[in-house]
Amino acid sequence: MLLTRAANEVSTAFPGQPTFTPMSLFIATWLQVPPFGDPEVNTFQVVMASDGQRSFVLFLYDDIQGTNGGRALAGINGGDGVRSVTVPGSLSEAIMNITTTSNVGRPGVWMYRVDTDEPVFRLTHEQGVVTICDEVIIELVSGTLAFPTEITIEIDNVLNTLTFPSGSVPNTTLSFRPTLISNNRRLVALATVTPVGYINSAIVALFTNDSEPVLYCTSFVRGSSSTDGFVQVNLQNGPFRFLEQNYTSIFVNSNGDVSLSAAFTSFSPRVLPLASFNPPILAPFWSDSDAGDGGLVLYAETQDSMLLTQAANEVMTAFPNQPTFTPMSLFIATWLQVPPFNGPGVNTFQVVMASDGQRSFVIFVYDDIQWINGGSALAGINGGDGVRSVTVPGSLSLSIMNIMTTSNVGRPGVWMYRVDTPDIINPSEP
Ligand SMILES: [Ca+2]
Repeated sequence: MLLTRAANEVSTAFPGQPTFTPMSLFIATWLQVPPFGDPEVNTFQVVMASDGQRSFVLFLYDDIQGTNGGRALAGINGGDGVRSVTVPGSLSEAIMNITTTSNVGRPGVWMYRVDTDEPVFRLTHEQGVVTICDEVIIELVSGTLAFPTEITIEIDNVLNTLTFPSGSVPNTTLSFRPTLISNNRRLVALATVTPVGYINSAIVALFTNDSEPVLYCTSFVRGSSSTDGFVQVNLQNGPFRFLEQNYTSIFVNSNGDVSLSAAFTSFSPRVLPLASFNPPILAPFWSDSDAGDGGLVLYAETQDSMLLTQAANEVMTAFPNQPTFTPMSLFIATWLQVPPFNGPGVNTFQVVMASDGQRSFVIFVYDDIQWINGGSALAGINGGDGVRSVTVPGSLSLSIMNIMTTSNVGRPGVWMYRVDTPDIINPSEP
């Protein structure tokens, strides 16, 4: 009877699936369990259903009366530092409503398929810049779809739904024309791709319709959605050279920076250089942001030829005496419309790391800076040795709010440094 019930739940939630006949269930139940130190009680279950090939996870919420100060999370951690899924409302008081919310149309039920080798999708646009009525193409990059797979693409809060047919193989494409909404400064479209029922195939693309896009726009992967979180990313296209050392792991940290060799989760910007036990840090805007409260922290490693050209041109313009720079790969971290911890406004900015295997450059790009937390934000680079560093003028003062209009390369909102060398090179200080 339990097998039939699970089979029915799965078949209803994943209507495109072949018949699912579970062989076994594993069920864990927390029955009227109180939070630590509180009188309320919670009752909920996780059901793990498997037919030997496919497997599904069901979260069932019967009664949620209390959380420990809103600190409760529902989700699945992939265990590889990359893949995960988090039920919306987690880590906030909104998680108390989980008995009435659902991703399958049944209040109090959340369900995911978890056996899969996740399909990977990519959003492309031939000009990289989307204007209204332009066509956006979504491509299945890897994986073969065993069943029709519905994709939701959110662009500026407008949901578009497309369905890839069963049997789709890599290079299969679908297209649509999005509607873009102005943020009054420039049109920035955020596209989020969510294959329904898979965990984490979220591909996020960022488009702008500026005639001269400042932001580097491509498909991104979501990073941490915690206020002081991070994700570790292992570079696939070769190491990044920083102060004469090669690094293959990059940590994308929530509070407006990336670090090399170790995560860096501090939310309190301080004068650089930091003491030598701190890692190398590339900080476009180190301040206490809260990606758990909105916005997205994103990253991408890309060899997209248009983006490589964009970076090459920026570097050659800023460093006119350099030999031709032809980057092999870019690593881009984006903080998109991220609010501060406890306050109004959102900031959007990027760090672009461009490398040709020998030389490497760091580009800070500022699209929109509306807040600094506690009056305290810093842009700069920490060498990690307690000695070397560079700090963008205005850091740790209110004037850092002007960074959208300042520059060390003559382009408002862009700051750039060469970093593979024995010391960090500022092009405005030859
Ligand atoms: Ca934070």
